[in-house]
Amino acid sequence: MGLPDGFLWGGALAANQAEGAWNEGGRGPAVSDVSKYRPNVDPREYAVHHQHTLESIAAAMADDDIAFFPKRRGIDFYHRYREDLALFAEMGFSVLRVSIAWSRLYPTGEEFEPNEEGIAFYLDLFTEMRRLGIRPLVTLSHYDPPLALALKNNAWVDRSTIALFERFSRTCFERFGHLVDLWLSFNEIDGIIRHPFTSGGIIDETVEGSLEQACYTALHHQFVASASVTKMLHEMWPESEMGCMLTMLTTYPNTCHPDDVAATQAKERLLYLCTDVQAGGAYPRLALKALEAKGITIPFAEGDVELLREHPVDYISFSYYMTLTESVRPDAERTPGNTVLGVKNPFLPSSEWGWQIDPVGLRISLIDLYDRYGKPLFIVENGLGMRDELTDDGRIHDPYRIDYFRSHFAEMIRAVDEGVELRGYTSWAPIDIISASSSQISKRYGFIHVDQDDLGNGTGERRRKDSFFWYQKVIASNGADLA
Ligand code: BGP
Repeated sequence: MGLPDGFLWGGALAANQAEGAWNEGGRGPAVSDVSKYRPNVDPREYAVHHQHTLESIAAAMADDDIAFFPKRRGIDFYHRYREDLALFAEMGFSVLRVSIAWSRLYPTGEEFEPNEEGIAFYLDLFTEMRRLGIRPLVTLSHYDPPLALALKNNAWVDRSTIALFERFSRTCFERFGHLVDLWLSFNEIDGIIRHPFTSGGIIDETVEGSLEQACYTALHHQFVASASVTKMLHEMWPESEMGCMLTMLTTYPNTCHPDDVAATQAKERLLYLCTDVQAGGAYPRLALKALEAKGITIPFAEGDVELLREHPVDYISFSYYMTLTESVRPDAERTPGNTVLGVKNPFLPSSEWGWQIDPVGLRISLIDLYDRYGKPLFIVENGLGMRDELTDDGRIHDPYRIDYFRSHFAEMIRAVDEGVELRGYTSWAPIDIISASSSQISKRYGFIHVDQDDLGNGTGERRRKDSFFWYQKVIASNGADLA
């Protein structure tokens, strides 16, 4: 029993939350560069992504006071990646998930030739990873479409973006395919419905007609693009694998009242729509009927149905942080989760940001996904954002983080013992990083502390937390020693 030999252990990062160097090395602006840090905001505010306007984008781009734009600086991974990779190797990582910033290779998304400085950065990053025995797992799109495409035509709402993404992906496969054999097309592809700007480059005030229709149109274009680059990858690198990724927002009925159960079933159907399409190869009839009932039509073009059917992904990945409950009662108390507001579960504790901690929910999620698709799974995000305190002797004691991971690993291993085929696990994030929803670094996830505050003050010095040594031991024992 326990995890198989060759199980991949590591951590996950995203370019827009780690690299920094937002206007260096030829990189063009991405939608993430206008995310502004808003201090002293109620955490539940962060759960619902605020949309941008042409005015707020123009103001942000005119503002070079980087203090309030944390994603522009990240944790300076662009310059410090060798040091960070050495720390990951010290923990024993066999895999590291990173993303490629589209606008570092194609600054506006429309160039015909890539920016060679961007290519050089990623070539050295992946080469160094391989030198350290760390296998890259690379996300092509992780919340950072080029801002120019958003301003031009709302990016993914326009079908022409598919061809631009194919050009970007082909470059990645040509230039990095000899170093990278695990790929992931879109981070949390379902998220575009909840945060259209972050995922799809959609500026809602410029959308004609219904925003929800625009989101499903953009999502369809991402499905087509994902299938197209899966086909491309298999033609160029037959041994390499493409995965899809879901935000696994596992939801329980708030009560056993049949109405709550039915409402939960309806919610999960729309969540599974994305993996049904990318792993199953088609839109399920019931999902299409549910969308039709909301007045939403999918803009199928000639050949889309065949492309989706003939090029499903090789594995299914997902992020897992917390679970939610669903209730039909309008007065049900709602609590923030990962970019969503769900109804509070009275049996679960919550983080300071309101995310409800549920290790058993990870086992439930693994069993559900494997039962539904029968494809290999990969946990590509899981972790706990918490405030960490530095002791006088410069240590960080984070028993709460060790408890979080210990309880989640125990349930993950139980799911594998029940027969789930799990390829690997990358924690979010192995090093303190800029939060996607709040732009805070004070919501710390790492086994490694970064000396930097929410406004960018600090030396950037990296420090090993107590959890660093605990995770190192877990990896060395392949999950057998969780003490
Ligand atoms: C997921 C994103 C990650 C990461 C994570 C943690 O939705 O894919 O990029 O941000 O959420 O959430 P946050 O950073 O908002 O605390």
